[in-house]
Amino acid sequence: MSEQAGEKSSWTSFLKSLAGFTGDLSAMTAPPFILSPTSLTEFPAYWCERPELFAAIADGKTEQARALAVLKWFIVSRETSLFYRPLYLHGCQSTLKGQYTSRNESMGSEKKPLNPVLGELFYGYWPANAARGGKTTLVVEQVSHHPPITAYRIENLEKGVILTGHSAQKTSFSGGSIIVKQVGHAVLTVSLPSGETEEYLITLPRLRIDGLWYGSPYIELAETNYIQSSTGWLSTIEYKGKGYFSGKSHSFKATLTPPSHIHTSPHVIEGTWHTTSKDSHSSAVFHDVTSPKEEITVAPVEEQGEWESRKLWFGVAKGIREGDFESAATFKGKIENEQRQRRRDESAGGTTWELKHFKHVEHDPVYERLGKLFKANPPTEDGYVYLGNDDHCQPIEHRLDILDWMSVDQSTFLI
Ligand code: 0T9
Repeated sequence: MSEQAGEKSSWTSFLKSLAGFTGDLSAMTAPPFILSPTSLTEFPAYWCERPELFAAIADGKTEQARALAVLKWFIVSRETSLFYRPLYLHGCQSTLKGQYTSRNESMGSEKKPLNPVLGELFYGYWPANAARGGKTTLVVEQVSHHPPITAYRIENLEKGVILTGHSAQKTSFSGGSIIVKQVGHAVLTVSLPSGETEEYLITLPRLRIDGLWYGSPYIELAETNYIQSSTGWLSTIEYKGKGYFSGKSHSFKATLTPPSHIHTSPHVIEGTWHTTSKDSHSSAVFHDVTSPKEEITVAPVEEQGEWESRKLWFGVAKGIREGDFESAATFKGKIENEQRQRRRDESAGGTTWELKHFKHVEHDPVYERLGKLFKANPPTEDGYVYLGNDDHCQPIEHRLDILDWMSVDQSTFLI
């Protein structure tokens, strides 16, 4: 069988198995050519590939200006997270480029990320510079394997902007598409010169993976998500594919409404999230993602610890990149066996895996408080509190937010 014919038949049988599928898609075996060498623990980096937009949130002089800055950064991060192809090439540009583009043409561009193991870590940063002020750091930990849950923390401490969140997916198959309900939320905090902290609760939109039958999967965003500020400003972001607002794919319409005591008309921002949009207040360009993004800086694999994503998956990723799927499968099997053994040892010893950088809480108080303002559904969600114990970041005694959290009666958060 020719390579192409082989790909076609394995894709067809993969689609057939998808059609009857329920449960955890990430654990499903997919044909080799649709595999990405990048673990899902790397994905939170997409929140910040334009670090100056993240930093700029702190520069907003009014509540309104900051709410707009958060919305702009959010829209731009959608574009980065959903058009994440360049990462597939990291570390191995030349040989891969050919493989990647040929596959891209025949099989489409969306690929299946590596399913992280429990305790997997990903660290990185974007260096400080004049435009964005301080260094922006990222800490990611895989806090659950079944179901997969990834917790993350992004900080620009000099600017006082911090994002904490967790991400999981519930996937199902319907009408020929994979429907991905994102579970989890993020909280962004900005420390103001006045000493006050402004909070933003960010919920996540649904995704649909279309184009499966044509062998060229791509993502479309669906329905609505919210960004609720503690100041009362609320962004409602609606997504439509082809044909609704503008007749184009990847269209969105965001409405930023003021709190009830402010009498100004809402901002309506319309456009396509992978290109540009305009704000009804000024009819000027609101966001533009045609400028280059900045990939996160990560320590070389040789310097990484055993649990760090690119070190842990090195053999698997190399196999996938080089088209040596047999060796990829061998390395993957090793990782999986090691994990299974670990879980067996834990249950035999009556212990459980301890998280390194996060603490699980049954109820996130920020979600409950800000979620009420826009009637979030569900009314409460669990969360992961960042422990502030990473070398890349500040020593714990300098971390006011952690001290704040520790002085609260923690028993109210616990199971
Ligand atoms: C959070 C993002 C998320 C993760 C990915 C659905 C998906 C796993 C989750 C939601 C990020 O902030 C944004 C972007 C892309 C999402 C992934 C796209 C994707 O295909 C995978 C799923 C699990 C698959 O691998 C489906 C099988 C595959 C054959 C389709 C190409």
